[in-house]
Amino acid sequence: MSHISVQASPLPVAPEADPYPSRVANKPQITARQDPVVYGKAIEGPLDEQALAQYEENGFLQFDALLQLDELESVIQELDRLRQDEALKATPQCVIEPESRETRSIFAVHEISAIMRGLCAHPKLAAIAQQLLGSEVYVHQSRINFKQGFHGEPFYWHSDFETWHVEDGMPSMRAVSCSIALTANLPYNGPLMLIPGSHRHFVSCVGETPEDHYKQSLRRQELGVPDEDSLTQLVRNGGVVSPTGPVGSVTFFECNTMHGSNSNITPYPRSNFFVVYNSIENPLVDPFCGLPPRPNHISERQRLIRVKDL
Ligand code: 6CS
Ligand code: FE
Repeated sequence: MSHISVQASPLPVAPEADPYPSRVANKPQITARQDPVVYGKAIEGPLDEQALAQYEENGFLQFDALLQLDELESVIQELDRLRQDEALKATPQCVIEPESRETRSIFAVHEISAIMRGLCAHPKLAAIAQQLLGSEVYVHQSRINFKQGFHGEPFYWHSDFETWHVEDGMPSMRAVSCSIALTANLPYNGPLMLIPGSHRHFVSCVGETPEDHYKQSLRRQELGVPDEDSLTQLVRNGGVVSPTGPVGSVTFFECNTMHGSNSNITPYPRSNFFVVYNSIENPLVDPFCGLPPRPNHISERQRLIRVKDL
């Protein structure tokens, strides 16, 4: 007697077991953050009390020239090599812009490039991440967002943590993104926009996560994004800041800081390398949406290599 196996649709994690429920209710909600922002102390790294207080308050720190142009020359050559690698373009690590055949992002760059791996382990970056997260760290995700001239499409407002919690199973807000400018980030070529203070609130989203959502969301995220009323409230409270700077400027932003960026209709690419440091004490668990985990090149769950061992 043949039987039809009914694939029961996976259930999201029970509400009482999920501190940050999202995409389970039919209306959005803003709740308070339940995790510390700064886990380390001023004596434990390069950031002084004032810098730590600024990060606690705003949810990001901007460094205009943390890295020097001469130490990034090989990285910029690598950026051009990777962008022009047609074979790489055909791999799942490469995300193509929704409207053109241009490369939008390349993920897990630290796994295919020794030069980019070395940048993830840069002592200045690692020391700041370890201090902010109060522990050793590993790379949860690395990517180049090319935001090419004329063809760089927007990244709509979102909290990275909302996606990493729901779709990757990141338990707590104990991760930080580090965005390194590899071309000039100008006021008009689609620089990062951040909402100061937004990291202290969790904005739940409406709409069930579809299977393989990343195949759409990494091109144009339309689900797992905050509603306009919640965004209006966050902006009313904190405004919008758009850090710009030359090659080598670096922005550290907390995993739950609301951010986005506009399209780039100028001739000047806004190509940044993003490395996401997660605390070694915050390893991924099963995704809270109940679906299978996203591929390892988007969120590391197999080999948690401390950055000092990269
Ligand atoms: O889903 C993610 O992991 C990616 N999506 C966005 C819009 N930002 C973080 C990350 O690159
Ligand atoms: Fe993001």
